[in-house]
Amino acid sequence: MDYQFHQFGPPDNSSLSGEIKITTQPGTTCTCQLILIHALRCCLKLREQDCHCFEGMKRIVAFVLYGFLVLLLLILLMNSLFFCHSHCMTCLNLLKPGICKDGWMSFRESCYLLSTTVTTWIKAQSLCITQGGHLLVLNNVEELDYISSVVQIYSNYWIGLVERHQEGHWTWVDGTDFASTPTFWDEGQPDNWAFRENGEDCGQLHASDRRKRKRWNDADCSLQYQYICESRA
Ligand SMILES: [Ca+2]
Ligand SMILES: [Ca+2]
Repeated sequence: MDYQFHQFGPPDNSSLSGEIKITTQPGTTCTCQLILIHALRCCLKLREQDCHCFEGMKRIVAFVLYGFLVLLLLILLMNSLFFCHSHCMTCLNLLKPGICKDGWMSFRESCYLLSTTVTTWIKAQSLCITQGGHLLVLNNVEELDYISSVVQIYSNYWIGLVERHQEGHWTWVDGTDFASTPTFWDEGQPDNWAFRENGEDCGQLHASDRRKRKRWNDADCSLQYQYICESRA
């Protein structure tokens, strides 16, 4: 029994699409021949499947690489967003409460400036306004204690307390209701000391080296003292 193998298509063995033609001597066809033909065809079919598998693998690798690239881009995008978010938050923090201008001190939602020079009450208030604030308004004991801890103990400071129209009718310069805030007058104050020609219509923190918590005094508005400005943070 002779076998002749004729491969059509590309001559090299790398071809996966060739067909095998098997011829035998006439009358010699047998079961073995059929089995061999079937086996050879199966062999070629397997190589074709391998080729499809290779193509499939290529697609999978390309898909994985593409996914990796997308993931990398997403990471870069997230990093950029995080950086922008942090940068913007830093910018916004400059506008948030608690951030004060150079030379000003921060406490809760206010900023404070202690003057190093002296002037009259009305000029002090004017200077505070030009810097975006007003003379200190003491809203509560915590604020007073904070201010008491930062002032010079031997200095008097103008604060935003004034009798504008009526004796005994004290007001805060920012419109805060005086009756709604606690008072911390020093002993015997306000006395509107009659010795002063203009009376005593402006409030100040009384100097004291004995008291940790400063007290108030009414004084002649034309006298020159240091002052404390307050502004919203
Ligand atoms: Ca205040
Ligand atoms: Ca007084």
